[in-house]
Amino acid sequence: MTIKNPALTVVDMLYDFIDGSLACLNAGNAVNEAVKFIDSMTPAQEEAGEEDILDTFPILFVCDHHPSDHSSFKENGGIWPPHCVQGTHGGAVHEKLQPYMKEELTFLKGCDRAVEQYSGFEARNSAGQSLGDILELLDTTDVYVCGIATEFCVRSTCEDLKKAGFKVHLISKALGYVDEEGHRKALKEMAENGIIIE
Ligand code: VGL
Ligand code: ZN
Repeated sequence: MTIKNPALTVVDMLYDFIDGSLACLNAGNAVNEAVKFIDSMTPAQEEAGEEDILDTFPILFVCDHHPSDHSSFKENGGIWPPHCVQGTHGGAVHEKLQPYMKEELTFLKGCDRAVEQYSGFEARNSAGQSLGDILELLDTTDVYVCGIATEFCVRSTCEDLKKAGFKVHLISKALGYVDEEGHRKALKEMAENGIIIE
């Protein structure tokens, strides 16, 4: 089947996961690889300006966006150090990717204190739309995914995209992870589940 209207989903490429409280392995390198991938998908667009790039190749950003008292934080009974608190530098998308962001293609998750949300599929944009809503509107068949962390939010997002019927391509060089072995195991299991590892 031919690929129709491909899109990229960037999961949690946020400072706390790159060099902050939950800094992940390979995260800085993953950001550079994500930019390289975007450039490779838009070769003829380089001089056309960023708005035009997004018209031909939509880039959807998923962002962990926690209140300061979120239940996933250790001090509140969770397993993680405080991270990606709303309004902080740690919760901001890496500056190399910021030029590609658009409000309607930015999806926030983990906003409710009581609920942990690893999947980007549960995130919403400012109009209340989900990734699935937008990808359907775009009439997308194939979704590329990069981001942090492989074992948690990336995996959960890929699996939900797959369940929703999209063909999912995971850009393996553009991933950050908590643990090298966990990363490899997650890639293997995702491949077994029909996710295409690029
Ligand atoms: C994530 C831990 C806590 C992730 C988010 O993006 O993988 N991990 N919150
Ligand atoms: Zn989180």
